[in-house]
Amino acid sequence: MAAGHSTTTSSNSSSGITHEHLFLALISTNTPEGMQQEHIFKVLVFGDLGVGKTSIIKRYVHQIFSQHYRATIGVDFALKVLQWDNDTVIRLQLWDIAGQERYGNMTRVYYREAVGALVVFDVARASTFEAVLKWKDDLDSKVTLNHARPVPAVLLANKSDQIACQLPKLDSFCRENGFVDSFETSAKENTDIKEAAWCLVEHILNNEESLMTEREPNSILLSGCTSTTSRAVYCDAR
Ligand SMILES: Nc1nc2c(ncn2[C@@H]2O[C@H](COP(=O)(O)OP(=O)(O)O)[C@@H](O)[C@H]2O)c(=O)[nH]1
Ligand SMILES: [Mg+2]
Repeated sequence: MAAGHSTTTSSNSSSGITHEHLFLALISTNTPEGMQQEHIFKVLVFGDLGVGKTSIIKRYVHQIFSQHYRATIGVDFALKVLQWDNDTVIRLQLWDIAGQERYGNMTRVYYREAVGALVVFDVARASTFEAVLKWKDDLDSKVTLNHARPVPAVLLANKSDQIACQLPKLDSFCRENGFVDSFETSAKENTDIKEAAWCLVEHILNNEESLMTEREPNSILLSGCTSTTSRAVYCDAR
């Protein structure tokens, strides 16, 4: 498993991201070994209130768990840096929502340029599992990749530490509803969060590769793109 490090930035108003320039591109940097590629991927983490979205992000990015995360209003994002392989660094920009889950649909700004999603439910609360399809539909209706391909989404059955019995397998549910895979996670016990993120990144990279083969060489794309030059591309989130 690759090494990682992380930072967090926050935007604590529901329209806070409006005035920020989001750095959503790939940078190729010269290293002593040669060209190293950096991908920046915007990943959405969503699901009903209280399912553990913030806990999962804090665990993954900062290796901490707390019973009490203050519910902030707006959007928080945290950055997880993965050394994917010798030539590739992945910067995962994890977008957490806080407060808006209550109201259901998120604004389009939240979804813009997203290339992957972690959809979370709480294994001890059936209603949060039922809501998963609503979140997935919302995702698919607001953002798609090239050729209308859906953004890859991984399903997280969180708080798996809270149930003693075996959970029903989610494989057929995933296949039928367009999730690329599912994982039984626990932010409390640090179970399978890295694995779930890794799986999602693999799917994102596969999409990037197939996108590149469809494009002209030397071209620059926004959002987790590939560039053969050393230029950075900025995207205004407005
Ligand atoms: N037992 C257990 N509790 C969890 C887990 N993940 C989150 N929680 C708790 O569930 C509550 C809500 O978590 P939070 O991350 O704020 O949920 P969010 O609203 O989806 O961001 C908090 O009290 C957390 O400590 C987990 O994996 N296991
Ligand atoms: Mg939260």
